[in-house]
Amino acid sequence: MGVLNVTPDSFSDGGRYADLDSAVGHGVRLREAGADLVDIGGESTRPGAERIDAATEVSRVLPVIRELTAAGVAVSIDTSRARVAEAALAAGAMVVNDVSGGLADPDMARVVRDARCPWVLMHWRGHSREMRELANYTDVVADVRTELAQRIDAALAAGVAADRLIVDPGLGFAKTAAHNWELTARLPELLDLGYPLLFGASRKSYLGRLLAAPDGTPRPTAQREAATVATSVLAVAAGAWGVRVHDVQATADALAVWAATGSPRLAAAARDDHEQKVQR
Ligand code: PMM
Repeated sequence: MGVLNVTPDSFSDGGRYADLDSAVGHGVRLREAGADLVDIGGESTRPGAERIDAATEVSRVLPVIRELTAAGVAVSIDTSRARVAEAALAAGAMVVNDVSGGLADPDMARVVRDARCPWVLMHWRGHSREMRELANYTDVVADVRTELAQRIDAALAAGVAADRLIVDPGLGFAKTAAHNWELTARLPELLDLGYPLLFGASRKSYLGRLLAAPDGTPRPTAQREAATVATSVLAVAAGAWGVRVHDVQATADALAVWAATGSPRLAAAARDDHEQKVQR
């Protein structure tokens, strides 16, 4: 999944694709680099960001979705608002990527159910303004797993089909760096939920802090690519269904190397073995 933020203020690519031509051009390039989906977002979710209104969000994303789908690019809409999702689906988007996992807008489940489209349920505890204070867990992996299971149950109860659901640990959303690393290390416990898992570490600030200069200055966002690629390989090798990244080429190349070793076959065999053990 390639990231295309048509926002003036996202942490990595904010402002770069704010006009239609550059946004569409970048979406096509992401596709050419190997993205199966281009994820279009009109509202920044970086910590501390102020909210925009739904009409502004729709006006940012809709023209880009129309042009990209007309060019044959498969698109997901990154929104937690039902109204925006509905408009995006009508304009050709195929997937709803909801960073709130259905919590921010009670109408989202109806929109997704009626559209019968895939729905990414990301782990979330609150909007950007407040999420720093919400990063309190007893055991982050167990807690995220429990809260994702609750979102799955709510989606199923609202009539969304199980085979439409994808889960996401929501790295950086009400999570400290230590939480993100713990979730990465223990991904199989989230995969045990039995749903495809999307993993979004790309260029996030905890990678910048890991790679900080000796004086503590975080590595700038544009220089976090090798670290991002490492997270992509680790996540996919652990069994993730997809990775959400800004530089699709770099991750696609790394995954091609991983695939060439025969590791996908070994990983599938390990998963089968695990499933058999669980069944026994
Ligand atoms: N991260 C961001 C935005 N949307 N969606 C999913 N499913 N998972 C994520 O981790 C995620 C997301 C924030 O990153 P950005 O500002 O670069 O888009």
